[in-house]
Amino acid sequence: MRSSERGLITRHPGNPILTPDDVPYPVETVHNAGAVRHGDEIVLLFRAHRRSGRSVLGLARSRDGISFTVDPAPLLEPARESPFREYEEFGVEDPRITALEGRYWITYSAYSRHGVRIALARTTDFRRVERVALISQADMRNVALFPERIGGRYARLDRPHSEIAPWSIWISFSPDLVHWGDARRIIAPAPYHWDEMKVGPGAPPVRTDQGWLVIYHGVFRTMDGAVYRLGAALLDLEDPTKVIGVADDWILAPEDPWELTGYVHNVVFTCGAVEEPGGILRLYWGGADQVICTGTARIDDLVGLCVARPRPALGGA
Ligand code: BMA
Repeated sequence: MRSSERGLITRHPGNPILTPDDVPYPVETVHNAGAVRHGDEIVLLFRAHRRSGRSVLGLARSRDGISFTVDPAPLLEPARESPFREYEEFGVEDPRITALEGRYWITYSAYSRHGVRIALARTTDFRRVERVALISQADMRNVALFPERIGGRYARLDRPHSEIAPWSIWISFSPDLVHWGDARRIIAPAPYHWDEMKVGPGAPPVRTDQGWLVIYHGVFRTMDGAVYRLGAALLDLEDPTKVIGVADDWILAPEDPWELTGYVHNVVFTCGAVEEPGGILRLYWGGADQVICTGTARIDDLVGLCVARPRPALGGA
């Protein structure tokens, strides 16, 4: 039975809600968006490929979380100033937004001849953005900040590359959002499973009564290339190095035509979600790396899946 048939995530009937045609500057794609509630708006900070193949980050605003208007120019393009310039030469990708202590913090992938690393930027109004620091070495992707300090420290999930271990979700901590350490691997791909090739954090963790809800992406390698799906996991509120459960099943898989084919086929990939009244999570995901889709799920159902049907968090290699 497919996830949509079980009704865990209800796709919006108007999907895809954002396509390259909605962007008032030339782009090939509009996908993988960080999402946050800002006043009475929902903003999406999305990745868009230029014709060159390099990505910029554009902004879209909405009152209802469904109909978005895209700003006239990208919010973040590869930096011109040092030290970011050298590390953003090949583009900026896959932003996550976390509201934390009165500011919006943006973590994004900075690509260059040196590899991929993570940069941190901040804003209060989504009009002016200030780059803060490069907060990882290469090769690191998918950094999602927790929306509050835990035990006095900032916390993040990330996904380093590895030639030895399967690519896994790690957690680390910081006194200042810039210097990170005390890193631990917490969720690994499960062998011969839908996420066996790699797993990485998606939207920033969502606080629930039962724990931190993490929506992650898991990748399966087939003869026809990789399939990107989404899964859910639950971490302990006080000590998120402890995994309460990783749901055995995926929660979203490519099914709609614009998820099955596009810039990269067979991809659903998330960088952002927002909570709605009544215990609902509105998720945004990129379809086939070309368009943006949305859907909702009951937070209790997602949490329930992590607890009721878990698989070993580090059961893999
Ligand atoms: C990952 C990233 C994502 C992308 C996904 C599927 O490695 O590049 O931005 O959505 O691949 O192509």
